[in-house]
Amino acid sequence: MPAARPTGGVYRNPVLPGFHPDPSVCRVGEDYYLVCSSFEYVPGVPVFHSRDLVNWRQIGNALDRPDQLELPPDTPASQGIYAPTIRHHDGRFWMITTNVSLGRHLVVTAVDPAGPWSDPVYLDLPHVDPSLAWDDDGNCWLTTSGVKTYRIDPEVGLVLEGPISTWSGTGGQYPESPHLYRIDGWWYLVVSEGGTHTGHAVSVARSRSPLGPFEPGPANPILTHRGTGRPVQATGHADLVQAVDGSWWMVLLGIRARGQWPPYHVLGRETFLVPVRWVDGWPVVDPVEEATAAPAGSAPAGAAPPGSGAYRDDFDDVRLAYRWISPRSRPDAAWSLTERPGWLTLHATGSTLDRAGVTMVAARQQHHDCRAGVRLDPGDGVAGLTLRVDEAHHYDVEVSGGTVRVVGRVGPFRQVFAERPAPAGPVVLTVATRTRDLYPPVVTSAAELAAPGEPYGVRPAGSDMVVFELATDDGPVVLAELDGRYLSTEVAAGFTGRVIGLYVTRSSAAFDWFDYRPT
Ligand code: 6LW
Repeated sequence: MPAARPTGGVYRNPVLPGFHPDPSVCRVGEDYYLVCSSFEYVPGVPVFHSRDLVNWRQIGNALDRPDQLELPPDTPASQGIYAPTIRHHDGRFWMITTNVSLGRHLVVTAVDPAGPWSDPVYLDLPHVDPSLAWDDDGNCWLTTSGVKTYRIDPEVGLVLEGPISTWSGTGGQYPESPHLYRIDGWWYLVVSEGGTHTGHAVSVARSRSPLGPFEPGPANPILTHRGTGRPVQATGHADLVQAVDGSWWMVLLGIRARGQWPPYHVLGRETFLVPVRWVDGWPVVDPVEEATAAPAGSAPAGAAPPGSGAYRDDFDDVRLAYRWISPRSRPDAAWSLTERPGWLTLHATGSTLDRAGVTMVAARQQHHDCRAGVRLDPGDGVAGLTLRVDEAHHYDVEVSGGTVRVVGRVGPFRQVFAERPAPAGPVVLTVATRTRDLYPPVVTSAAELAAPGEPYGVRPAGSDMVVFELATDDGPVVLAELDGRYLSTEVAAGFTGRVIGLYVTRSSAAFDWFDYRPT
């Protein structure tokens, strides 16, 4: 019988590593469900299930049909789908989010959170971070960043009352991610403020009515890591859930930056879990640690086994695993798992990774030190493996016309870092990241690797090194080692994080397997 919550001992945070921002959580019986933002990627809004709040398994994507998720072909990176909220009410799951590219909030429902989810009902209201709460009379209360409150009919997308300004935090910038909870006769409003970076904070207020007046908590902000040296920073965008045993928990986002100075975060904003205590009617949380102690109990139910997070996809299924996402669209004609059974075949829709419209299937980089390999048959195409934040920030290893090359694009700059003959037939390409040994000679080409040139001098350490390798009959050959800091949020900007993509930019290519492991 799985534990209903972490029952003591220490569990590992983040509970969802890598680009999993803006978590929202709800419980039904002994089952917990969690959703995150997805921005310009499809399918949108990953849905996870857990029995203990620590170990999460993806069970689907709430917006997995093009008619639920309209993303204009020129959707800029980090637009699209912002922070979702998931709730269970009246026998159904409700997910509300904002399609920033359309300027609309949308509500979808499902009896089974694994799907299918309904067609969207739209609400044309300003702001982001919509959340839903119901009162005992059946009224549905929508809150948005701002903070604004509306009474709505979520079945048809009708505004019945509002906007009403209630409480917008303690005065920090960007009052956002409001969630309303009815607990012990009070309405609690949990709000984030300070912006979703190192100033991030969570504050709370309560009232007898969802419309206020709200009394601010006596110890706001109840959570912030601003100005501290804690390894987890930017803690905020929080949602509360009560476990089966009555204990309370908070899911929230945070970042783990690496390097000096300033540090860079390369995995995007990740999902963390912390216990909540109630003191005199107010929620209290301790700072967020990578190893978090769960309150009283026995076994560390949530302790993840070593090496966890490793997986291999042999592309033997006829359905793509839920983890695979694509920027902006994934037309049926661009990919197939049946054309060449046991392989993922991709057909080029765009000719460059530097522009929207490329055929790519990608998975999140979830660990600072990791290794991802792929076996690829390029045929007569141009295809490869990319580590990307967006169209202007990516490092790629690709094969075309008997040549393998490593290319980097950062902002307006594009450079070929290595080029060598590719073995005939399918090739095995690898990208690895490491946070150790950050002072290598700056390698700009394979020739330089063989005979290193003058070092450029010692630079302050960045976040990580990105290493590309090609498998040969004589073992793996390092093609290039590139400074990872240029694929960070601090450089690229935006709300997402790194993903590792399989792509084709000319003709067609097929991928036999993809292997990912933390190192
Ligand atoms: C989201 C806002 C935020 O709408 O970042 O962390 C924005 N908070 O609440 C995008 O994820």
